Amino acid sequence: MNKALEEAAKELNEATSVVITIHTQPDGDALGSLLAMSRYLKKAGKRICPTWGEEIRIPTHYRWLPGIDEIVDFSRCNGADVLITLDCANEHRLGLIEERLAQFKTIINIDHHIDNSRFGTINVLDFKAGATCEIVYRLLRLMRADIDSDMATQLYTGIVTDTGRFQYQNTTSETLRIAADLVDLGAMPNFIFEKVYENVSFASLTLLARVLERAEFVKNTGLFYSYILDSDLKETGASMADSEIFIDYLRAAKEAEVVAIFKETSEGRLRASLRSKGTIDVGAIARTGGGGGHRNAAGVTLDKTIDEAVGWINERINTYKTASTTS
Ligand SMILES: [Mn+2]
Repeated sequence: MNKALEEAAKELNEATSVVITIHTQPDGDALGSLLAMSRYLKKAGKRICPTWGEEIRIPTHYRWLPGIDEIVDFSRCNGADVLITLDCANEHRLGLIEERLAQFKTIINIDHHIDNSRFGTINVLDFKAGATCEIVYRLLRLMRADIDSDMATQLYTGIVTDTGRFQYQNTTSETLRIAADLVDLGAMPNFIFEKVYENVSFASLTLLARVLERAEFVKNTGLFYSYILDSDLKETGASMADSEIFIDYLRAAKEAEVVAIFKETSEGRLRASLRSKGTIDVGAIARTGGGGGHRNAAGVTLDKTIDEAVGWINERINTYKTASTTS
């Protein structure tokens, strides 16, 4: 990866204009890496366009991030020397920008998803990184960036959210070392924690109550799941973005091996968020349905009813369990 990191640094040094983008439905890691990269390039005198490939709607618990107001709609980005994609496993995760890839001569693909399709002209991939923000941190260090407290805050936010507050299996000693550096550079852990995790609306707690009440446990597969209907949003006044952290509450169940939340989209499809607490690779399960993700955290969109989707996942957990006991 170090060679790719150096190539990326060289391209960025030479570039005068850069479009910076992330996956659609962005999470803390995507937003943190987008904002830190953008801030650095802007300070370095580049013309930048921070964006992503769908209507820009910032999840409530990230609206406080420094620089968040500078994100613009992709239609407002003019041509650029370089496109940087962050935390994006494949072209499809780019939304509208997927069809426009050909207009960029250089595409720097910076990511930590194990199934990354290497769609960049330069692929800066580290599957051991707990967050894309860790890789961005290393790139900024290599470029001798002056990492200010805003950039430290943006990067720390990405790391703390993608590692489940430094508790998931992707948390390494390197993750903690980078986080410690970021604290030295001005990131404030308690401030960020309160903004991200203790900043929920009453409406979203009402929605959480429904999710917990509906939760079901499937004993023979260890699947613990719940769901959110489109009508729940209207009835509680919460938004789907508010529900991003609900899965952490289900994870707390000691019996659970795999945790799932099914979210009905406005188009009537089901978006499943999956988490694994043990050996089951939910990234592999998601990929069999056209989704993607990591071993312990993944997502897939299914054209199924909730019952069908539960059956679909149970079947795959069983296949996975059988395969690992016979091999
Ligand atoms: Mn990530």
